[in-house]
Formats: sequence, C-alpha cells, structure tokens
Amino acid sequence: MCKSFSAQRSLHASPSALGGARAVRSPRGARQVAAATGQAAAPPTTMPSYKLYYFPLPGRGEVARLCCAVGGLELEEVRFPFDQWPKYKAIAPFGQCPFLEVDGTFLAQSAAIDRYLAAEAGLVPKDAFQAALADQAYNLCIDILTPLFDTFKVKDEAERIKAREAVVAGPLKEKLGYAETLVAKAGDGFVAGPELTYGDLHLFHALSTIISGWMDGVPKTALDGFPALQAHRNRVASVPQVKAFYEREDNQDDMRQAYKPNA
Ligand SMILES: N[C@@H](CCC(=O)N[C@@H](CS)C(=O)NCC(=O)O)C(=O)O
Repeated sequence: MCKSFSAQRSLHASPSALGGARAVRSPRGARQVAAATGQAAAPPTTMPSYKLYYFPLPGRGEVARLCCAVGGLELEEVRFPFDQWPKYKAIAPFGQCPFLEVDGTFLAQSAAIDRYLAAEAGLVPKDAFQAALADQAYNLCIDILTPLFDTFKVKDEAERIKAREAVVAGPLKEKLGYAETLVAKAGDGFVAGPELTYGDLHLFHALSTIISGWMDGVPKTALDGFPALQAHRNRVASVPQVKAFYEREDNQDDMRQAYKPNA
C-alpha cells in the first residue's frame, strides 16, 4: 500500500538492541487526555518503553503515533525509508510493518498495536459498550482504507487509477455514508460519546488520508457531501495535542498538510 516519500528522513537510522528498562512515569498522558477530553487522570504507574517501526508516511503507523501524542506517552520511532525495508522485514514478527517493541518484546498487527497504545493512553473507554463503539468506528475505518490500500498492488499506473476511481464511486462512497450517519448522530461529540477515543483517531486519519491527494485517482474533494465527517475531522485536528503533533518538524511532509484543521 505504501508509496514513497521523497524527502523523508529516518529518525533513528539503526535499530537498537532489544530490551529496555521499565521506568516509573508521571501520569502525563492521562492528564493531557483529561485536558483534551474531560476524562479523569490516572494515578502514577510503571510504564514500558515503546518503540514503533514503520515507514515515515502516516499509513498504518499513524494511529499509534497519535495515541501516544494525545496520551502523552513517550514513543521512540524508527521511521525507515523504503529501501531499508528488507533489513526491518527480517526482524518484523509477521514480516510486515508497523511493529512495536515494548520493553524488548515485539508486537505486530496495527489494530493490536493501536488498541494497546490507546489503552495505555486512556483512549479506550472503560465502559465495555462504549469501548465497542470505539472499536466499531476503528474497524469501519479498516473497511474504508483497505480497498484503497489494495490498489497499490496494481502495477500498471493507468489500471491503478482506474481501480481507485472504482473504489471511490463504489465501496468508499458506501462506507463513508455509514460513517457520516454515525458521526452525525454524535453531534458535537465523538464516536463513542463525549470523549475522544482511538476510534476517532482512526477516523480522523482515514479521512485525512483520503483528502491528502496521496493516491492518484482519489480526489481531494472525496469528502464533499459528507458534512458531518468534515466537521469531525476538523474537531479531531483541532484537539491541542493532535494539532501540536502536525506542527512538529518531522511531520511537515506534503501528505500531512491534509491532517491539519480546515485542510
Ligand atoms: N494487517 C497488517 C497489514 C500490514 C501491512 O500490510 N503492512 C505493509 C505496509 S503498510 C507492509 O508491511 N508491506 C511490506 C511487506 O508486506 O513486505 C497490519 O494491519 O499491520
């Protein structure tokens, strides 16, 4: 699915040895989430060290990054260029990225990584049904993005664009319609209630990717006609920690301009 970024740099050129000391941390993340969403801050706790391996682009790594940014979790990142992928594939648990190293143990599959970091960051509701509502939105986003990402497998450029146009007119339009209804019901809130969850972060990421112009054949206007989705995207983009994440020097690539408020 992944298309190359020309001017990305690797934040950490080489992977460190596995392992890492556990450290007692202040509840900074919980306090930041509380400030953004009104949730109660958790008491101090022992937190693991987190290291994310992925390409520089948002792709399947961005929700993990956002969970950490919103929750104030310290995330070490290995953002490697495409030509270094074979080296990292050799250590990737399932031969794919992203993968996360937690105190020297690897975790694969972006959905597992995202839910774990979201839980650590206080972005999974405590109430089981509300948590399921966050999962529902998160998984709808997988359904939204997967047919688009699958088009990267089409080698011929003209065929690839044609495949994307078909996705935009068919499955994408249908799924965005479901997302629009979901978010319209939430009013000024979020997908699982009044508080921001990782379901909202995935929806924000999916919508921002769609309007970024990153995929030829997917027009930047693809969200026209979905006003509730546009409003939700802007609401999440305006959360102070999200806004600050996209003001960071290492997040100033072309694609991430679409992740800003009113993009
Ligand atoms: N279900 C996996 C899919 C991961 C995936 O397809 N990753 C792509 C990059 S976005 C990858 O590793 N491609 C290179 C390869 O498969 O060798 C997940 O969500 O983590």
